[in-house]
Amino acid sequence: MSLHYQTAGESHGPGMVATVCGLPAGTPVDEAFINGELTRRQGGYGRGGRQHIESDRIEILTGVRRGLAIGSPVTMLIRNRDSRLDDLERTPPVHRPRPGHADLAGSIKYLTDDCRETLERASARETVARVAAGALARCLLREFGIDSFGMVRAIGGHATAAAVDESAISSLAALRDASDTYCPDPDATQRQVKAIHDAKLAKDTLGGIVEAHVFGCPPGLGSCMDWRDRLDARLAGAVMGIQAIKGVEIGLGFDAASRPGSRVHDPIEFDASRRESHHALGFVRPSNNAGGTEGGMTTGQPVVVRAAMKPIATIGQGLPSVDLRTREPERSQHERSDICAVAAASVVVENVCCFEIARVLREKFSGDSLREMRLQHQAFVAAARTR
Ligand code: EPS
Repeated sequence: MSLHYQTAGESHGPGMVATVCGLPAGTPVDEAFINGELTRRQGGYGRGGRQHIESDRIEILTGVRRGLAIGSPVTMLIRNRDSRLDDLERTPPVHRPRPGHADLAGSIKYLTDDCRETLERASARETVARVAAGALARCLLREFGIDSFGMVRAIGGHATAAAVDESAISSLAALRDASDTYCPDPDATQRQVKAIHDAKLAKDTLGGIVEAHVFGCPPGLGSCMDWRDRLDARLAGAVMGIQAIKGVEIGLGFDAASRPGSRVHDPIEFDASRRESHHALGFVRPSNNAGGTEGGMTTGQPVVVRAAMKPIATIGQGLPSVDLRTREPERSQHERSDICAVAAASVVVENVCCFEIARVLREKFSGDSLREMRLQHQAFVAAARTR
């Protein structure tokens, strides 16, 4: 059974839509949880005026009855309050492309000198639908004891060295939730907030690094048999597909390239006392430089994905550009935007990663209903323990 999703919608159109196909019948759909993730996506210090207008919530149009998935496509609609796409006065054409945005390439590709034709779809507003899809997938992951944690690692070069350990997740989550930048480190948060404030005064923008951790995956999700099915390839593709993401690392990532193998690869140990109870079937790794995948498959260790977000392309001071009608030099156009959306990106990356984990979970344990999927999962775990 394949789990996949499609999003639709423009930033200032009537709404954004996510359609998720392949969710097994009987999956509990926790609307409050999905809406909570949408609210988190709207937050973080440095967001623009749009987030004061919107109050993102899903309306489930299809696929759910009495709180449970019925096996058909689940369609979620998030209405845009700031809906004005056809109003020429309030949503004027954009003729001076912003370097770093989809404006120039999009206007050439679609043979128009109005960048709005493409920017409305290219906008990161679309991530509201991806978060909805990912949070829905998490409703399924929970049923298999799989949980996640997303956070900001750095903004504008101001980083935290906080270690993320599964046993400390609730205290880390409390610190993150108390942070204006979703960084579980009060000192780093303070530095990040100041950097965003300074960028705002300078009419500039800031990017950063976000991190997602997924805990409790059984070993063997993904595949080494075909490059398309490698979990790390899926994760990297999905995360690179998020607006403004320019780099993805799994585990040690680029750092692994400068170390000898003996300081990269995670030793394998076996703890017989955890053979029955542990999702990794008793196999223990004292380190997790691999970030939870080897050979494109989960190892049972936490899956760790880090992503670099470039600064927002809509810059108050403008950047050198040209007017597409005259080809004369002009500063790029400015419209309301964020100064920094790295906190929001941490929520997007976490949910997008979870969707990819749910996708490989579904490939390994198919079946039309959650009950059938559970039976397959139990049969696999029993076989893997005694093989
Ligand atoms: C966003 C809504 C948008 C932008 C941002 C993300 O709102 P508006 O353009 O109406 O102010 O703040 O979009 C971009 C970063 C972009 O490049 O377009 C949202 O809801 O996340």
